[in-house]
Amino acid sequence: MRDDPHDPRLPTSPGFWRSPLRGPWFTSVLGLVLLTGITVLFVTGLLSYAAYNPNLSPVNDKTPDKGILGFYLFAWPTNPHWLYRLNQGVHVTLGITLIPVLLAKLWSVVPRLFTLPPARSLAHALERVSLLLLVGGGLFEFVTGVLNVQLDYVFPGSFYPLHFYGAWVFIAAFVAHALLKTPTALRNLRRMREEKDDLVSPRPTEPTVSRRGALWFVGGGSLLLFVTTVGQNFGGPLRRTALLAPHGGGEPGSGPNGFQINKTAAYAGIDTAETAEDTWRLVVTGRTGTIRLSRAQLAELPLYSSALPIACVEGWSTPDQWWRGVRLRDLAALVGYEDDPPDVFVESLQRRGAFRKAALRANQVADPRSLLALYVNGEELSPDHGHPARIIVPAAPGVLNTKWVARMTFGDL
Ligand SMILES: Nc1nc2c(c(=O)[nH]1)N[C@H]1C(S)=C(S)[C@@H](COP(=O)(O)O)O[C@H]1N2
Ligand SMILES: [Mo]
Repeated sequence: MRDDPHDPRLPTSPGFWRSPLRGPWFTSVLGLVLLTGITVLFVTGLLSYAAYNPNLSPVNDKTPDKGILGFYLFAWPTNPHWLYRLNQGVHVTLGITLIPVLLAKLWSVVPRLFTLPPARSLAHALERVSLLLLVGGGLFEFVTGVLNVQLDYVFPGSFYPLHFYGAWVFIAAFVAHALLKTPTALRNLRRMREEKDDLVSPRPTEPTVSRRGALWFVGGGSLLLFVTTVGQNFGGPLRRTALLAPHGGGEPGSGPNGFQINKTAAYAGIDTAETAEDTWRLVVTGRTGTIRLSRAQLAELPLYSSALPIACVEGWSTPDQWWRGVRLRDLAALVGYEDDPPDVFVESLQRRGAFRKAALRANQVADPRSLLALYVNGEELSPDHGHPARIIVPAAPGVLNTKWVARMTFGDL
């Protein structure tokens, strides 16, 4: 008796699962929400990956073995200047909002995960393996994403390969699943009466909530996550409503430098002796050789202002800040690239850490709003925002806006 898969005390028996909520309608509603939502997550995820310019230089590339998975990569544009801010805000906020829907969807089909025999035929075996990749891959993507946003580099650097390769495994199973199930799901929504279906419990208990009530509960959970996350896309008092997306290294404080900080100068190991006026020099190399500029010399070059946000891969962003500094293309011109600004490789004073250096593409260098900033919002950059000088580029992910810049190498990377 104990080994009988039909013993209702065992999860392999349909009789073990007694919630009267389970059925094709409930599963189909959640499935269609996920179909739309996850498609948006996948597209914004791929775009975010492209925004890092991984093909430009090995220093930008966290996944050098991607092979054909990088087939779609393109030169990330600099317009509109809020492009990455919007893309990543949608990716992270939507991902967090969908968590209750994902959990409810898994709950609704859980009896199927226990079905015996595990495979009746080769086709059935393949279907089950694809379901395993679907469920495992989906949970993996949500968990790695949330950990990166919440705990910040629990897996330093390796978040990118994990989340990237995980996304491709997951999406392959997801596409197969969506092609197979979407027609049925749409039919299930139009049907008034539940058909006989393996999701419907053969011996249901009394309902404690209606199906619609349960959907409201899931939706309410999503709404709660949304309103406690979405504030990270804004500045001011709204920022403080982002209880679930608190990330940011230091307390930004108030005043002109009072916007979100990722890594503080102390965290990055920046020594005030190295950034002092007498010691710090910007080393710029290009076609005509190498020049060294003090901060006072930089400040005597033509200075320009641009209003640009910081937008981090973690989903938080700042409103536009007023940056003032030297145009990147003017720096290129100082070392022999008068009319044809090339790519540039930027290194900071920081000695350790994944984001201490980055490469920028020629289109980013050429944009007149791209600066080596010395000031923000009318004041000197604070140590935490990159004093003595930092990069700021329109539409780029935060990670390309290198702080505490020490060296810039224009030309072949
Ligand atoms: N040298 C250096 N520059 C850096 C980083 C870093 O860790 N080291 N972090 C980057 C990341 S991931 C972001 S989001 C922005 C954040 O800039 P902020 O702290 O001024 O808001 O700085 C970028 N510049
Ligand atoms: Mo970032």
